[in-house]
Amino acid sequence: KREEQAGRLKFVCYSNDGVDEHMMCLIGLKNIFARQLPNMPKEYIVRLLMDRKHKSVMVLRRTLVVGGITYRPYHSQRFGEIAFCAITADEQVKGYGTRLMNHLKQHARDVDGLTHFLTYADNNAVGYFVKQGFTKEIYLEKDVWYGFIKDYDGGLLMECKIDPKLPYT
Ligand code: BCO
Repeated sequence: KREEQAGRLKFVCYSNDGVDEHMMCLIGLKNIFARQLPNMPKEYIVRLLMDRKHKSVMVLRRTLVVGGITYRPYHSQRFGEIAFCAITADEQVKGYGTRLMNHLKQHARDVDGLTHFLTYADNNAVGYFVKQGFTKEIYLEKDVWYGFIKDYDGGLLMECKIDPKLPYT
C-alpha cells in the first residue's frame, strides 16, 4: 500500500500566476509552513509565498500538498535563496525532504540557471541541510549575496553548490 502511494508522488514548481490549481497548491503549502515553522509570522509566510519573485517546488500526492520549498532565484548572481522548507508532520522522515531538495536543485540549475543556494537554516534543521550538501562555510564572494538575501537572526547561514552535471532526479 505504502509503495503504491509513494508511486503517486508528483513534484511541481509553481508561483503566484493566478492559475487556480497553482493557487490551491500554494495555499496548501502555506498551511504546512504555518504549522511547521511556528516562529515565522503567518503574514510573512504569505507575503513571500505569494510574491511573484518567489517560486515553490512542491511534492504532491494526487492534489494534496505534502511539503515544499519556497525560494527566490537571483538570476544575475546565479544563486537562489531558500526562504522556507517543510514537510507535513505525518510525512516527515520518509525521505520526501531529500527528494524535494533534489528536485529543487535540478529545477534551479536547468530552468533558472543557478549554481548555488543559500539559506538561513533553523538550528534544528541544520542536520537536514548538511545531509543535503549544505555547508556552514560560505564560499560565494560576499559581494555576490550580501545585501540581497534577508538577514534572519536565530538562523545559521548555509551554502550549497549545485553540481553542473549530476542528474539529481
Ligand atoms: O538520510 P538519513 O536517514 O540518514 O537522515 C535523514 C533524516 O534523519 C535527517 N533529518 C531530517 N530532519 C532532521 C534531520 N537531521 C537532523 N535534524 C533534523 N531536523 O535528514 C535526512 C533526510 O530526511 P528526510 O528526507 O526524510 O527529511 P524530511 O523529514 O522528509 O524533511 C526534512 C524537514 C526538515 C524538511 C522536515 O523534517 C520538516 O519539515 N521539519 C519541520 C520544519 C523545518 O524544520 N523546516 C526547516 C526549517 S529551516 C527553513 O525553512 C529555511 C530558513 C527559514
